[in-house]
Amino acid sequence: MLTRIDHIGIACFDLDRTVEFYRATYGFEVHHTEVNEEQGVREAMLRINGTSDGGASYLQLLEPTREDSAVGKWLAKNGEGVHHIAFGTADVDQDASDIRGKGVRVLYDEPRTGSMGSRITFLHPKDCHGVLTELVTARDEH
Ligand code: MC0
Repeated sequence: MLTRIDHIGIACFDLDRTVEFYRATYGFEVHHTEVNEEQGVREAMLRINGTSDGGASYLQLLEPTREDSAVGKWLAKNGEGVHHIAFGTADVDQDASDIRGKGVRVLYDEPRTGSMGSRITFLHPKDCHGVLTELVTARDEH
């Protein structure tokens, strides 16, 4: 069951400058940073609020580490902006299976490693009315 907006992924050209915009404009501080080589991103998670299911909601700022990554390709075509939304679930395997059964393309056969030790998968944007959609089970949920 999807129980929260886990994060909104925002593609940017310069992570440090974008982090500074969110800090100076809204007062959001960086909760976590990491490089995910498999996904080809350097990212900063800005924690917005905690939620009653034990998860939390974040803004995820994403700078590509290579041009041929998903975010690199998207930035070259569209420029900066919202890249994807992510719904949180205690059981990404079950939700991905249920959603696949409804005819939506799930991009990975098995969930992969996401931010902060989470398990993630993606739904194809063409099957989701133009929105790249991620499903996330946070590390403490699995
Ligand atoms: C591509 N399209 C999108 C889109 N990316 N539409 C909405 N939102 C996006 N973000 C559209 C394109 O405009 C194009 O439409 C069509 O999908 C095919 O795109 P493409 O440019 O030819 O690229 P593909 O097909 O090679 O790849 C698209 C696909 C890929 C969604 C399969 O980006 C992917 O596998 N994404 C999942 C992984 C990902 O995004 N990782 C980065 C975040 P037209 O109409 O022109 O044909 S990593 C992350 O978020 C982790 C670290 C975490 O949360 O923990």
